[in-house]
Amino acid sequence: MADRLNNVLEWGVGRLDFSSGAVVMGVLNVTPDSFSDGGRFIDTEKAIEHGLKMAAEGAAIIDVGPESSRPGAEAVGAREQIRRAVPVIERLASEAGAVISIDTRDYEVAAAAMEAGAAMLNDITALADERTGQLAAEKKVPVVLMHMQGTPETMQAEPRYDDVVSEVLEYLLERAAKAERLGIPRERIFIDPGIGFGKTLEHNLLLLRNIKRFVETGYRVLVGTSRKGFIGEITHKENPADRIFGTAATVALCAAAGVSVVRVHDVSEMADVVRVVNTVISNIKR
Ligand code: HH2
Repeated sequence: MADRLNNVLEWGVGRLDFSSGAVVMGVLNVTPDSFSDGGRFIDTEKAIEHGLKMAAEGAAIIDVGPESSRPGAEAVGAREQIRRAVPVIERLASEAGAVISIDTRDYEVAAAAMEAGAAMLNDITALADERTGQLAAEKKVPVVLMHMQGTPETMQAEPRYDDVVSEVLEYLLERAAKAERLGIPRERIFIDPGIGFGKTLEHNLLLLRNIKRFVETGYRVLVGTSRKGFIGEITHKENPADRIFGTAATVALCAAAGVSVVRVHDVSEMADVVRVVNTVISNIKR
């Protein structure tokens, strides 16, 4: 199974090389209210500059997010998301030399982003709108299917599971099977346990502790822990910008466990973490 994952994924408009191990996805939130970088990149030129910087620092993917999904965030209309994201995607798609992904739960936004040059769909609702799955199948692009309990507006109210790992796994396998039925091949499906999306500290820890079980499904795995609240809880860091070392620990654990993509804000630092982990692992294999 490891061999199947340790390869190159190529599609019409993109290419990702997993032969050395995990790759880095850089977060580019073009929002006024994201929990960590809200407001910093709402200006189109600043967003493009930051996207180019992350690509130069080693991000294989730039994930453009026009709507915050932090706990309590309100939904943003498709028109506004398109206005925020499309000019940024157009420039980055032609200049960054990285795969551009669109982080949205709206079909209209996904479609407009694809037109603008996005080559990957990151859907925190795991294709709740079937048209997004059909779009990914038709355009032959990879999709990220994420687990979330509830919606961003309500998800942290009182998350509950009997067995969080089995329930999240079961959900993702069911959504992945659905994606395959819509015509998306296994190799273009990434599953993501959705760290912080309707999860307590203990739920997040159980998911990370058992991340290998996700890798063992044979689907590629993406994990987004970057600067999230649970890291602040463990390290007593209120400010998300002070959670970089805490994030590094989770990125190292994920890369060592065979996760394919780590979604992070601090690309330069996490690219180093991933590079070291990948080198150690590949040296052991030799
Ligand atoms: N986390 C966030 C947003 N999108 N997508 C995937 N696939 N996995 C994640 O863990 C994930 C995600 C939340 O982080 P961020 O984008 O930094 O914040 P905000 O949602 O406030 O914009």
